[in-house]
Amino acid sequence: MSIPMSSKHEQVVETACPLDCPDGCSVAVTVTDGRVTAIDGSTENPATKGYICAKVRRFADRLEGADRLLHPAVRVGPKGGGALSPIGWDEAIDLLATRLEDARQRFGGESILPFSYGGSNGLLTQDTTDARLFRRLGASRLARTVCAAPTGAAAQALYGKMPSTTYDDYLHAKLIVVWGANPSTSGIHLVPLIQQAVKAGALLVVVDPRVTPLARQATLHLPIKPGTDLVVALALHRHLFEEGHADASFLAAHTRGADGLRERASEWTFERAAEAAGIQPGLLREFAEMYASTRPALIRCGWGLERNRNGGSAAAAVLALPAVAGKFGVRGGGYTMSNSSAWSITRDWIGADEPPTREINMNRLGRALTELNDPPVKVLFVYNCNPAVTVPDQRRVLRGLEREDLFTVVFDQVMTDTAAYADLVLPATTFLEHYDLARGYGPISLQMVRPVVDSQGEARPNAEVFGQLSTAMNLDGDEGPQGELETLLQVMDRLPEEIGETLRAGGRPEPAFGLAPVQFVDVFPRTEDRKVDLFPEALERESAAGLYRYIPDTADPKYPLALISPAGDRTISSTLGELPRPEPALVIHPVDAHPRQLQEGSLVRVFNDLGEVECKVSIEPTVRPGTVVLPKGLWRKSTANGFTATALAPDTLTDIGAGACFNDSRVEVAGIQESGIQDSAATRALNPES
Ligand SMILES: Nc1nc2c(c(=O)[nH]1)N[C@H]1C(S)=C(S)[C@@H](COP(=O)(O)OP(=O)(O)OC[C@H]3O[C@@H](n4cnc5c(=O)[nH]c(N)nc54)[C@H](O)[C@@H]3O)O[C@H]1N2
Ligand SMILES: Nc1nc2c(c(=O)[nH]1)N[C@H]1C(S)=C(S)[C@@H](COP(=O)(O)OP(=O)(O)OC[C@H]3O[C@@H](n4cnc5c(=O)[nH]c(N)nc54)[C@H](O)[C@@H]3O)O[C@H]1N2
Ligand SMILES: [Mo]
Repeated sequence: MSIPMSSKHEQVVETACPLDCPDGCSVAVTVTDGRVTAIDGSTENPATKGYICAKVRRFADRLEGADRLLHPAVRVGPKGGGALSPIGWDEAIDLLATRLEDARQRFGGESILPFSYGGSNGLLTQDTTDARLFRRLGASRLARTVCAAPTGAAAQALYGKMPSTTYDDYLHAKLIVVWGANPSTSGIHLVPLIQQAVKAGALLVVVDPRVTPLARQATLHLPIKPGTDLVVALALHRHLFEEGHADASFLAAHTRGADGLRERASEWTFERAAEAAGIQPGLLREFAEMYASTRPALIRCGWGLERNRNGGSAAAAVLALPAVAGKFGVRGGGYTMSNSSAWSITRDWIGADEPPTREINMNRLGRALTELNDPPVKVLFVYNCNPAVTVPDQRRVLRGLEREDLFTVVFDQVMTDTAAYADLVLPATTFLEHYDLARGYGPISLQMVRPVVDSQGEARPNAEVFGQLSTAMNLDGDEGPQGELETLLQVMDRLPEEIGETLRAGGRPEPAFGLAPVQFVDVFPRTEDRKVDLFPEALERESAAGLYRYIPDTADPKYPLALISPAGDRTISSTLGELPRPEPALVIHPVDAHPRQLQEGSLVRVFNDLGEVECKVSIEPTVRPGTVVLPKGLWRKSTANGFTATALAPDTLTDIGAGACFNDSRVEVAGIQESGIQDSAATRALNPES
């Protein structure tokens, strides 16, 4: 829809934001004489309610920014230096086809590692022509586990990823539990609804090591130690089962495995769980009693609780609560987890079988690049992702990217920290320049993303570039050459019929159960017997410790502080990190700052055996003592020594789902002499090995 407004050729175009955020906003973009002059929220998607975040409002700064990649280019200086010399697209595709073919011939297809995550979370920009190409090449397969793997595994095993309660239904809740989520930053459209519910009398409980904005407004805040959610949830289960609050008839009719859960919960008295979680037992009892006695009660389960060694069991125990307590079957009850599976999309448009090649866990990229031999990774193809700053064990990752015998391709919109290591960079379009299909994963929505301006420079959409590469390598198969539009049509053709038709007609699709399903009224578990599995055998087998079995902190006395790195306000993961921002600071509680003699605003070293970050410090009681905070997604230029929180994150994996353990980072913090810093920061930035 476009509304001509004046002789200046100004029009407002409706599109959608596909960035990796639960809200899935509809946006109205003002285009004046072919340039984006404003980006605002629209009301096309009812969840957006006419407003959007500050990050996407200023997306035009990225679109036309100085860091934008405009032409394909090859590296001319040392790896990591980022010096490039432009080449044409034909030459770039030829070079890439040659390198891929060469690696395949000499080392086998598995020497090629495609590396992507949710850069644009849309259906068109990932797992279309890219997946087809890499499958036909017999490349290594990537386990996309950097986020949502433990929560996803738990939601799948317990509920078959049943669609979950959407934002507007928070208005109906009498108790809201925000568990390991910080929507004030990570999904802002939920916040006013929670505030409205609270104003109308709802109780609010926040489980978070930090005093988040919602924690300030909460009836109860449980500032637990990171990684202890499992025992907190098990103490609630024990209370429900043993004090007569479990919903016996719901358990009998709709679940199996309750005995297994009950048995594993039985040892977690309030006292024991509170001790492990570092909180007062009274607080835990109050929470348990509140949850047992209030209905409708709704849990917003976030991703903060999954990023540690207990993450999978923790997510399973939290998601099991509404089943045991009988909180389903009423509007404003149940839980909210990712709704990305609400649409039952199978991606059979990829049109090539997945080969039985080796699978590489993306959380172990550093090891894959430095330790694998059979075959070694010879071509790394990065797109929709910025692993130099977003995956664990940054030093090892950078060491891998420095390998002279590795050919790295980075296909991105801007000159990222990963692109600085590329042998070949390819310029990608943004969501303002290409088509996509965007899915919200908080509210349920599926929206068409359409180009509102011409591509900057020679930037091209993913679907087109992977299609061209397939053609150059004679891998098109029966489909023939495919560009962006062919891919869009193919995806719409193979979506469930009503959805594709609605999208083609320019409408807004709705699943059969509507956009605001009530759990156990409109939607049921998508498990085989439509029951909740409270003790899934598969999870019990997968977890070395056993399902719902707590793995204590390693508690290394050398590194007494727990570093967590949640979503920040300025970026989405690392996307938009190229833009100017206030200098980030490590947040530390005064009781931890004083014995270390740290001065507000001064430079500190945050370190452990894996690495070190030099940055400013902010001393504030907004985090529990013993825990420190540095946001995720920082770029190397945002810290004094060119390393970010991922340099301190171990590449250990979660109990279930093989996810990342970012919040198992254990560190020490020390002040640094201002005079010494210049020198060490400069040397380290130039030479990350030192
Ligand atoms: N502005 C902005 N929005 C984003 C993103 C972004 O980077 N910036 N990222 C997007 C993406 S990719 C995702 S996955 C989501 C994530 O969104 P959220 O689910 O909100 O996840 P996080 O920000 O990782 O962490 C949420 C909260 O968990 C707390 N936390 C940390 N460790 C623990 C723990 O062990 N237990 C408990 N109970 N809490 C803990 C943190 O203090 C934080 O307040 O947000 C999306 N939205
Ligand atoms: N320390 C720490 N680090 C973390 C986390 C944490 O908790 N702590 N959490 C993490 C989480 S939740 C996530 S989801 C990961 C995300 O980590 P990544 O998957 O690396 O995501 P981004 O940093 O957003 O980088 C996405 C890149 O894709 C590019 N891109 C966007 N759209 C397109 C497109 O259409 N085509 C192409 N070719 N490129 C495109 C963007 O410009 C951007 O550079 O980070 C993780 N990193
Ligand atoms: Mo994420």
